[in-house]
Amino acid sequence: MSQSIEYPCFLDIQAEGAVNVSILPVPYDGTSTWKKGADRGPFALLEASSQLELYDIPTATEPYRQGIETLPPVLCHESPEMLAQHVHEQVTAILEAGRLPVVLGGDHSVSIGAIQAAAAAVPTFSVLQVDAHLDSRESYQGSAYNHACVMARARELADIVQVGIRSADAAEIPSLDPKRVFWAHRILERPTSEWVEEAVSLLSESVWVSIDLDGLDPAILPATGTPVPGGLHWHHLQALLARISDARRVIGFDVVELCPHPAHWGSDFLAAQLVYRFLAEILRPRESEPRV
Ligand SMILES: [Mn+2]
Repeated sequence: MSQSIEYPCFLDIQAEGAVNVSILPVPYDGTSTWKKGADRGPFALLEASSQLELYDIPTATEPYRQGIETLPPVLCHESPEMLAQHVHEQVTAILEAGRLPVVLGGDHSVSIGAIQAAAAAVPTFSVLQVDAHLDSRESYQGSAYNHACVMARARELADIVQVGIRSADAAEIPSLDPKRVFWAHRILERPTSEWVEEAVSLLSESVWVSIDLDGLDPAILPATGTPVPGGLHWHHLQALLARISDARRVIGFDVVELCPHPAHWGSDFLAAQLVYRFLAEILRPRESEPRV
């Protein structure tokens, strides 16, 4: 993505007045291993967001009124280590401004710098990962900051909970905590409220949420670089995000691995809708009317 391309704003809205949310596009695809194109993810998501309707039905709110700004993209074509440093700096600035950071990838390696920034700002926190993959390799293809290593880096800084997992390497299994992994095939056979409650109960008061879109089933989100069948449904994810927002303090989140394809523009829209819905859950006044 060249520097001359002007990025759209989330919702096509320029923030005026108070800003509570900063969207940070990170069009980086330095480490993905199969289908390339996640660097085009942020642009596609932002472009699709202009088609969202602004009233959020489940919370009966209009989250855009809280002030959402879209920052210039982090443009880095260097190593994932350098990328992490750039993202770290940007997310730190957002947190210091008292705003909620929303990082748009890019491949999953973009989350590492964001989680490091969260760790520097909040002494004790958890990382909730939604993903098809464990992403827990200590190193991959010569880098400890590869997308396949995100959760190995995260667990050095925070407790982690992994949801939707259905793809792994044998080398990852000994290091995982089985109580903190919610395998997709188990989720699908359990009542949603039950596993959601269990997952949320394992989280600290403050939580960074890292959403790899391939955690969702490829039937509803085909445009991702490494799709794996048997994933979460839209309402599984909504139930989880709503409960986390009610029971914990979300300090920021990332949405990664949208790999746009011309035949699957619905994936771009889903990703935009996901960002807006999660913001609605985080920002809704807690004393407001019960949800619809
Ligand atoms: Mn993944």
